[in-house]
Amino acid sequence: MKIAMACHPTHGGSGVVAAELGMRLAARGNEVHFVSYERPFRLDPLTRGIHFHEVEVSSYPLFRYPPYALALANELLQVVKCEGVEIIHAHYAIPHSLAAVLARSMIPESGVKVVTTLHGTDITLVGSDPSYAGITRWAIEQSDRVTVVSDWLASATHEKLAPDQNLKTIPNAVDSKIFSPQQANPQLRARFAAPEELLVAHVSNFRPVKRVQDVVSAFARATRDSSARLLMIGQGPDLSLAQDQARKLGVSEKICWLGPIDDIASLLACCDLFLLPSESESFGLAALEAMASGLPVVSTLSGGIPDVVTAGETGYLAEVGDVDSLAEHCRVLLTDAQLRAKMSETARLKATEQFGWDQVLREYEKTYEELLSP
Ligand code: GMT
Repeated sequence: MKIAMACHPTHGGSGVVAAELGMRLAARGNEVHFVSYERPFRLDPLTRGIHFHEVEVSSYPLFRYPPYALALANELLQVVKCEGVEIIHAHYAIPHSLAAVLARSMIPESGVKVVTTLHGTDITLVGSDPSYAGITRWAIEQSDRVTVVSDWLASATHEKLAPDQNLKTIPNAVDSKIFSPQQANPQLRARFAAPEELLVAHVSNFRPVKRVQDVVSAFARATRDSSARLLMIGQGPDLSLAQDQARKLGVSEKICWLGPIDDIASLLACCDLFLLPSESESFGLAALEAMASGLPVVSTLSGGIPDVVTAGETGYLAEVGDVDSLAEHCRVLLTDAQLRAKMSETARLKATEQFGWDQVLREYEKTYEELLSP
């Protein structure tokens, strides 16, 4: 098959899923064309069968906001025309789903089909914002197939945007060879923590939905009487709020602000606990990658998180904003080595057994094949 993937290239789960899926499809002999304004950070451009098409957005003094969606639709049209692409797979509805539907309308004789995968905030935040809701709903309805990354997101899509939409749940997956405790590198760990210190990690895009101040507050309370360090991986609008919070609570010297890191597997494998106190999380791929790396996860009872993190077995879950409970769960895990080891093992097992790529790849391939079969 010839497939075009339209996705956000920046650090974030939807781009990761698109890149990982594309590379696996290519490994199975498919031709996969990535279309974006930059190479997705997890995409290895040297993989056989992978092609990258950069969307160039011309600026013009008349445009206060250069129309990226139009440039993307135009590039998708070219890719369908010149490369014979049969499927456009849009990851994250805005603007990919609309651009894909536009491209399809411009070249109906090609028979190209549009698959949209909804990832979370494209429905819960941006997609349901009045300024985008109408066009997002339309693009979803016009797609030939729509998939969601969790049953929770299916319900949210029905409730907030498209009540009658047919949705197929295909969960996210993790490569448990790459995300593995075996990737741990003692020298790397020693850069961040003394031998007696434990390492807590948080990975996100530091948007308000991630509640990064709760990460700092919970860590500060949990480590009042113990010695641990916090790795804050990523960047985004709430970075300075989190840094202010750290100064206010007097824990700045215990925190390393690492910014975005492309290859986090070896770093995660050096850590002992993952903290993700999100307001909403359709799936929580960051938590899954941490689990595969052998980290128990302390997170919130939000969105699809309870399907990934089993409370009491692979970590603990608190109500959103309940910093005391988050801190207590972290404290317990940081002080009880036996419990931590048991949960680490169960987390790794659950990630490997329930969220491997084989089944997920089959489901996406089946989705494409159904659309292409006469
Ligand atoms: O979490 C983000 O803000 C990034 C966003 C994305 O699309 O890149 O993540 C969403 O998609 C991921 C992959 O499917 C999910 O694992 C995340 O839970 C989801 N984020 C939210 O729902 C907030």
